[in-house]
Amino acid sequence: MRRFLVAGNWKMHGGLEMTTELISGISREVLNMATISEQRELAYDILVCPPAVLLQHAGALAKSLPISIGAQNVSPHTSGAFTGEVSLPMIAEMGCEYVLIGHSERRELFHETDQDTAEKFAACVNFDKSVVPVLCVGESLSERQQGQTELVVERQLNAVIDAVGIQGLDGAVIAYEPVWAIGTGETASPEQAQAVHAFIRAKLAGLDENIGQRTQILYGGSVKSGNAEQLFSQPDIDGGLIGGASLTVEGFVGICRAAQ
Ligand code: G2H
Repeated sequence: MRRFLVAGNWKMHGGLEMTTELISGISREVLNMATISEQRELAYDILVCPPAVLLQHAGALAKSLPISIGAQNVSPHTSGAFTGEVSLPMIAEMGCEYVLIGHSERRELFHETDQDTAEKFAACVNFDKSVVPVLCVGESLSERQQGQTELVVERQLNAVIDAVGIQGLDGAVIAYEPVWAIGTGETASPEQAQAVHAFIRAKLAGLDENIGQRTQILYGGSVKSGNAEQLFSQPDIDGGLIGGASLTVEGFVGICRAAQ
């Protein structure tokens, strides 16, 4: 059985105070919910991805809490003259267990190509400590309207599979985020999302049945407490990557409730 993962992508929001409030508040509320439902530990995993400068603070806070920390981006290089970049050893030292790779905002606004994404993913696979890559894939509105959703998602997956082989995806997380649903208030219907998730799983399973079955595939794009339950009830949706709604304790915990 795959565990659910509820992941918050804070994007470029927050400061020290908000980090403290969110991490301690989320932890308090989810543990309360777990006690109420008589679980001794959470039945799902929680991840928050603050901006890079807040990782040290977040990592220290979350150390004894049921919350993992992730970075929103990482350099494919270990060290060197790469002004403004942060490396895998750096984020690992700050307590990161995950890193988002190829978020659509990186692809669109910072012109990251499939190749760039594959290099970052490969760097995670080759890193000697564990930092789980969360590979983000998804089509734009015009690509969907032209019936190219599967083509685009498969191209994005293939770039990574070509770089690391299917074994390189073992233990990684995939997040399907249709670009037209990101921060727009538009959500893919549960059926639309499920269809792409099933496609992704079938693609992986076609290369390795076990990897296909055990890979967590998250849905992202305007997830909130009001739609999370329906999305999470789909057979191939294993949680969410949440932007806007992850910026308040109430919003994020409301989504965690759907994952219990
Ligand atoms: C998609 C998502 C989080 P939001 O980017 O990665 O953001 O939930 O605001 O659409």
